[in-house]
Amino acid sequence: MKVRVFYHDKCFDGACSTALFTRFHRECVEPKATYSYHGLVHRAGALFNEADFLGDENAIVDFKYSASPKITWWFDHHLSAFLTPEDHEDYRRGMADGRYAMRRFYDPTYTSCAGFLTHIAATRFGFNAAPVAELVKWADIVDGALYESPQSAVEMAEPAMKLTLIIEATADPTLIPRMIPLLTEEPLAAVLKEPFIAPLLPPLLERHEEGIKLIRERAEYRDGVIYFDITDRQLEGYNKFIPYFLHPEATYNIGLSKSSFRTKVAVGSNPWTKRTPEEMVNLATICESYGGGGHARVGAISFPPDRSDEARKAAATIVEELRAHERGLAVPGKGAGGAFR
Ligand SMILES: [Mn+2]
Repeated sequence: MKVRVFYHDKCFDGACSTALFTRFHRECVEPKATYSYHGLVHRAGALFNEADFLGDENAIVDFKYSASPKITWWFDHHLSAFLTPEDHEDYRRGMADGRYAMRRFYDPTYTSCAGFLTHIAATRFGFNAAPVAELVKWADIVDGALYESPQSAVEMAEPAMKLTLIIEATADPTLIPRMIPLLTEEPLAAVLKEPFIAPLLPPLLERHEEGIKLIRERAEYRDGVIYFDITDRQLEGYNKFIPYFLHPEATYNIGLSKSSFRTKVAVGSNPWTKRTPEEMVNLATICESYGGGGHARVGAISFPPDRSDEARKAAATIVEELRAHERGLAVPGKGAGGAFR
């Protein structure tokens, strides 16, 4: 039996989910199956090419729903799992009439798809999850950004975080498919030492260090808000926890950066803040008023690359708005009534 697994590409949880699916399928469904791995990315327009669903069985993990009857297995945990209402309706109908029972699984309350898939495999198919506990733990931490401190999010001490750095940065389409079979068979520290993986790390750690240095130079911290502008430098995909690592007392961070296709205003809040939810500003609302979007705690606005001035103006306005809001609040942890400064 040939099994094709389609997964969220350049994502630690996507790679872990694929490895876990393989181990589960081999142990609980078909011991003689062979597996091939195909990464998928979010983009405008069609996400799938139906002609690729060529396996005797085809699985999608940690990625959007496909109503194709050629899909045998589906596991996902994203809130936005269904691209269209028709897809959602197909899923509901298939679950109601039993066609998709024990084959298509969805639960957006799970932190990682790896954790969800392992839970289903163990409780519904008798999969032994004990040997993969380390992998599931790290998929939860990385996908849910559940780091205990800004230090642990930025120091990159753990093998899982180093592998994430490699997975997110790779431009080699064969790398993750070669890494996947190892993830459930070796400790993550051993995967990192593989000869085809180990040499990729030092240049990425160096770039990460440069990111810390650059943001340290540029960050202006005042009244609970960090602001930095790195539009004159090519630094794509900097670690988003760096600003809070440098200024742990900050509540918000606004970062202006530029790539070939956009100037981006990133508007975030400190995941380790001592502020109560009631004291926080809804960042999605702010970003939406400039044509951007996001969640309550983190959002972004994209401008065309030739409209950096507009982006800078928007960023400055947001920074002032958030600083004024912070000045109006009590110092966190010092009780109500105390002036911020
Ligand atoms: Mn995921």
